[in-house]
Amino acid sequence: MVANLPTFLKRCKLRKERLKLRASVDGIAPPKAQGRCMTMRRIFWWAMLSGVLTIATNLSAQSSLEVPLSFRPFQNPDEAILLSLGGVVDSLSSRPPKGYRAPSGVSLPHFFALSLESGTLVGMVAKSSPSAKDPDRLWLDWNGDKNFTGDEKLMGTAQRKGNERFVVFGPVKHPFGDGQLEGLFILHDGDHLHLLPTGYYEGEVTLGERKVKIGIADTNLNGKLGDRTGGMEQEGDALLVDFDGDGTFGSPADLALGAVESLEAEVYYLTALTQMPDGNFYRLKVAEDGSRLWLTREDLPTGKVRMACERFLLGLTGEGGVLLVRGRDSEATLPVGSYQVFWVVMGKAHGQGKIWRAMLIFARKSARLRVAAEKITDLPFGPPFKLNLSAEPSGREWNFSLTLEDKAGNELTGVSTPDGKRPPEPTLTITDAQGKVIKTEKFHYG
Ligand SMILES: [Ca+2]
Ligand SMILES: [Ca+2]
Ligand SMILES: [Ca+2]
Repeated sequence: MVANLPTFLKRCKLRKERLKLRASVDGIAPPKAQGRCMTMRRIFWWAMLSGVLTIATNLSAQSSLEVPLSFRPFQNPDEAILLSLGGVVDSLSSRPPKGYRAPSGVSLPHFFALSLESGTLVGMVAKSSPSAKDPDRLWLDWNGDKNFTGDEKLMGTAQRKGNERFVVFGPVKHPFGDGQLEGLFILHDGDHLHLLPTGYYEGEVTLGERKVKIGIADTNLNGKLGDRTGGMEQEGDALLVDFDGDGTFGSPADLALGAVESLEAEVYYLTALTQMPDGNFYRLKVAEDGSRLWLTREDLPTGKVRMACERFLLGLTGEGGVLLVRGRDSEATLPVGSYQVFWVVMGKAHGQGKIWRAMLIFARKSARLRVAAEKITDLPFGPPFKLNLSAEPSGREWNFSLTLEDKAGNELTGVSTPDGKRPPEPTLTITDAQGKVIKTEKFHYG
C-alpha cells in the first residue's frame, strides 16, 4: 500500500513539512523557509488512495433512512475551493503529450492530461503576460484533434488563500466522449490542476435528536453519484456531512484563515462505512442521479482507543475498508478488528473555538492496532511531544537543528497555531560557562 505514495507525490505535490528548524552560527545564511503545501484534504486523499475497499455491500436487515437530495451549485470560487476534494487531478509538465505542441506566441506553456471515465482530456495552461504569477489561460482539446484553438481557451481568476495560490477556470459545460462534461478547473500552486464538479447534492437526515445536513458530490466526474473509492487509480465521490451542526460543510473559519483543512473533516471520500455525528456507523447507498440516498445503521461490536489528546481524527484502513474516526475527550469508538493507521490529526482547544493542530503521517510504515470488544486500547503514537536539539560541526561552523517527535519517536509532520499558521521560529542562545550570552540566532523552517 505504501507503494502508492510516489504516485501521490507526483500528482499532488506532497511536501512533507518536518518541523525541522535549522540555525547556523558564524555567518552562514539560513535556509529559506519552505512553503507549506500539504493541506489536510490531500492527506485524506492519500489515505484513501492507500486503502483498497474489500467490504461486501451486505446491507443488514435494519431499515434504511431515505434522504431526498437536491442540487446546489457552488455559490462562488471560495466555496468550490473549500469543498474541493481532489477531483480528477494531474500535475503540469513542460513536455507536451505525444502529438501535441503549443500554438505559436504562447508564453511558457505547460500541459496536463485528465483521465476521465469517458476518455482523456488533454489541456494546456500559459500566462497571459510574463508578469502573471501563475498561468491564467487554459486550453482544453475538447475535440481531441491535438490542436489548441481559440474557441478552446478559458480565462482564469487568480486568488490566494494563506500560503496557497489558486486560479479558477469555468464552470464549463461541453460535449465530451459520449456525453457532456460539466466542471470547474482549479490550478493549485501553479503546478497541478484539479477538475471538480460545479456543485453538490444536499439533504437532511434526523439521527437521534439531531437533524444532520448531508451531501454528495460527483468528484470523479463520471456523471453518476455514489462511487466509492476502489483503489489508488479509481477515486470515488465525496461525502459531505455537517458534523459540527453549523449549517455548512467545511469550516468558513478555516477558509478565512486560508487553511483548506478542518479537524472535523466534513468533506471526505465516500467510504464503505461512515461514522455519523451520532457516533454510530452507517452504510450509505446513493441514487445514481443524486436524487436521494439511504443510510443503514450497522450495529457492529465496538471497542475504544485512547490518546492523551482532547480531540483527534484518525485515518485508517480496517477489514471493512477505509474509515475516518473522530476522537473526543481522548477517546474514539471503532468497530472491533485490526487496523492500519495512515495519519492522525490532533487538536487542542485554545479559547473561543480556536484550536492548535498537530499531525502525524505514517508515510513509510503505517501504525498498526487492534481494537477489542468492550476494551480501551492505548494508541501507540501521539502526545506527549518531545523537542530534540542536535548540533553538527561543519568546518568552522555548527549547524543546529530542532525536531518535534511524538511519544514513539515519530517525527511530527506539521503543527499549526490557532490562527492556522506555523509556530513562531524559536531562538538559539549560546552562552559561556558563566552564563554570558555569546550568540543568539533564530531557527528557520526548512
Ligand atoms: Ca482541439
Ligand atoms: Ca461519480
Ligand atoms: Ca459544518
